Amino acid sequence: MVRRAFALLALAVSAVSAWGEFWSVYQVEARTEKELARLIESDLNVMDCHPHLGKNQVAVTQDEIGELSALGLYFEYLRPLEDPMDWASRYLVPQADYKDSFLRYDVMIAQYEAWRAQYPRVLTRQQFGSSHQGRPLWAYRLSVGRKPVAQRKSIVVSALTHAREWGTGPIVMHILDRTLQEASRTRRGLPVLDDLNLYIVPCVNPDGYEYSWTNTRLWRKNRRQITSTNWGVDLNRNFPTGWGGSGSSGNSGSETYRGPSALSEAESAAYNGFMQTVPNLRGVIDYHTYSQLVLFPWGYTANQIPTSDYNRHRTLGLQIVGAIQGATGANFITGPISTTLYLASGGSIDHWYQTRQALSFTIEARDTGSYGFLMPESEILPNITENYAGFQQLLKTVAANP
Ligand code: 0X9
Ligand code: ZN
Repeated sequence: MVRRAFALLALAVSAVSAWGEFWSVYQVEARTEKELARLIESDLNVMDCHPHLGKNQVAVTQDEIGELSALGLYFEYLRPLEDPMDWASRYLVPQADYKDSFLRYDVMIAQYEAWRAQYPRVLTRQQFGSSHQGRPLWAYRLSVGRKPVAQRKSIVVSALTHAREWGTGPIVMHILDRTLQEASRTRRGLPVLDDLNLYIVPCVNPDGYEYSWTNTRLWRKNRRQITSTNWGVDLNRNFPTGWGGSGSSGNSGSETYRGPSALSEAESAAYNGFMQTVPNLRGVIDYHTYSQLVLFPWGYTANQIPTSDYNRHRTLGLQIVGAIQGATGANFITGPISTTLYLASGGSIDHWYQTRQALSFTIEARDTGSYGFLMPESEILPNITENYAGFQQLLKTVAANP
């Protein structure tokens, strides 16, 4: 009876969402494990992401009040939920699954935030800058165990430098998702993780990525206006190593426009600043699509190949190719960028190799041109599965070397 009274009172003062739904916040108490299980199994939205013993804040629409009441837990009306949409983007685990749907930037970050809420002791995030249009640029760091961050070796994986290459976002999400699962499966997690920081950069180019959703699906560059008619710099031609050379353009209308100077762009400057602070950087994979290639330095020149790390790159490149093949049967090829694909100067991985001596790869994920940049959602699963297998080879190599 008491509960009903609370519920009716709540109806009168609840906030109204954009769809005309009333939302309110209730405090729901789980006093035993059994009660907690009932709350977890319900479809109600627990606001802090993990339902726990004791008092939980739960966001409820007027239609769900019956369900809340039927749980048989003690509950109390707290307040109207002023802006349900704002709340949803911050706290709600995205309804869409990255394994079968491509996600908008905010939804993608909401999923990372859900993981961070689930694993707060090991997963942290850092805003390393803002895009030209002001979107936050995020890096997530997974550090398992007690060793100080600065004393660990680091690996960085990044995606969506090129806006239209949608297949790359889910790859790095899956690398984090699977590694979190591995780390929590046993109490100590994967032993190799004890000595490593794993950094994930979900999206290097959020302005371009959003533009590829809202306007031009095949947009590649960032979204800075250069002339009255031309927008965008190719961020993968804007890094200092070899900047201005072959395989880049000085024409702002070009898809490979290098920008007015190295690191002229908010995104590349911020990303470079971040990468120079990563402790003991040993390995980098920057994911692109498409072509099924595992590429390593140099991109800016074909004259200094082999590099002094050619054999290390090639050996690991072959292991990545083998792991991908073993996972799904997909055929990838490995080799230096300039002699395997084309000359491309000002690319990021040349710069990580030159400035940090890290094992540095660009992986061009599937396919070989049937769908090209337009990967269908049905291919996300094989795409992320094979690339997780490839990533594990980098993890193993970095873990095994000083
Ligand atoms: O041209 C590129 O930037 C990459 N290919 S894509 O089709 N995804 O645009 C290849 C990049 C090779 N990496 C470097 N040049 N560092
Ligand atoms: Zn690309």
